Amino acid sequence: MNKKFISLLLSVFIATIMLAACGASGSSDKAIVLRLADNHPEDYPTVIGDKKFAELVEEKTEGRYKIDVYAGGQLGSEKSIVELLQLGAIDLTRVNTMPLTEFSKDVGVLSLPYLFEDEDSKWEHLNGELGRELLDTFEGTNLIGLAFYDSGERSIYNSKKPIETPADLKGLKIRVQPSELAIDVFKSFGASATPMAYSEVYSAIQTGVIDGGENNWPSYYTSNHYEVAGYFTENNYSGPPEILLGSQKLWDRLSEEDREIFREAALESVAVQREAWAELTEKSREAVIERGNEVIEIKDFTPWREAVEPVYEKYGGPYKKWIDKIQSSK
Ligand code: GTR
Repeated sequence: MNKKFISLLLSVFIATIMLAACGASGSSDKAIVLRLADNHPEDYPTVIGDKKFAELVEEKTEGRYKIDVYAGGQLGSEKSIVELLQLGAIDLTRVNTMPLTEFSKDVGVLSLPYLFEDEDSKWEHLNGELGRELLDTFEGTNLIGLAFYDSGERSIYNSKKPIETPADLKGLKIRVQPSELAIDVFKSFGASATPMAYSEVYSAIQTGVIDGGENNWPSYYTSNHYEVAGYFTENNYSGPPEILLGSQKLWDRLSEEDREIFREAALESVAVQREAWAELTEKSREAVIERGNEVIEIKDFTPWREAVEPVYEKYGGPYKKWIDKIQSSK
C-alpha cells in the first residue's frame, strides 16, 4: 500500500469517528442525514449558501433528507475533502474550483488568469450553457457538479512592500492553492510559488515562512490574513468560482426525482449566496482599509496580462474548446 492510500484511509477513519462523535448519523426520525463540508466559518457567504441549499432540500423532499453543514474546515482541508467525497465518506461539499483542476480536467479552465472580460460576463457564462456543460464534466470522477457559487476575484497580498507590477514580486514567497495551475500562474508572475493548505497560511506569514498569499476580499478578511500581510495589490488576476459538489455514492442512492430536487435546490441557493457575497466583499474591503492596510489599485493591467502569456501557452491547448466558447461571445 502506498503512503497516500494509507493516509487517505486514515482520513476516512478519522472522519467517520468525528461524524459519529458529532452524532450526525442515526437521528431518531426517519430522515436520511447527509454531511456537507465547507472550510469557511459559519457566517461566510458559501456557508450561508450551503445552509440555504440544505433548507431547500429538506423542504422539497418533505423532510426525507436532512443535510448537516460542517463549516470551518472541521472535516479536513479542501483537497482531502474532495478525496473523501470521491470515496463516498462525505456526501456533499463546497470547494473552490482551483484545487479541483486535478480532479476534473475541464473545470480548471475557470481558474485561468484574466479569462473573462468582467464579473458580469463570467456569471452570464456560469449561469448559461458553459456552466451547465462544465458541471457535467465531473462525470466519471465520482463527483457530481451541482452549482457554482460566487468567489469574486483573487488578488495578491504580502507583508513586505507595495507591489505594483509582477517585477516587484521577484524573490517573494507567495502561498498558492494546491494546484499545478496555481503554481504556474505565480511562476509566470515571477514569484516563488508555495502551495499550502488554507488553514496554514496565517501562521506561515506570521512566522515569515512565506511573504504573502492571494485571495478575494472576504477570504483575506475572515481568515485574518490582513493582520499579518498589510499590502493588498488589487490585480484581480483570476476568479475561480466556488462549486457545490455531491458524491457519486449519494447520487447512486437518489431516485431520478430526488436528483432533480437536489439540482434545483443547489441552483436556487445561488442567489442567496451571491447576495451575501456582494455584501461581505464590500464590508471586508472597507474594514481592511479602515484598519490602515495599504490597497494598491492597479491602473495599467498590461504587465500583469503579459506576464501570464506562458500560462496560456501551456494550458491554451488543453482548454481550447472552452476558451473559444468564451472568446466567441466577447
Ligand atoms: C477561498 C476559497 C476556499 C479556499 C481558499 C484557499 O477563496 O473559498 O475554498 O480555496 O480560498 O485559498 O485555499
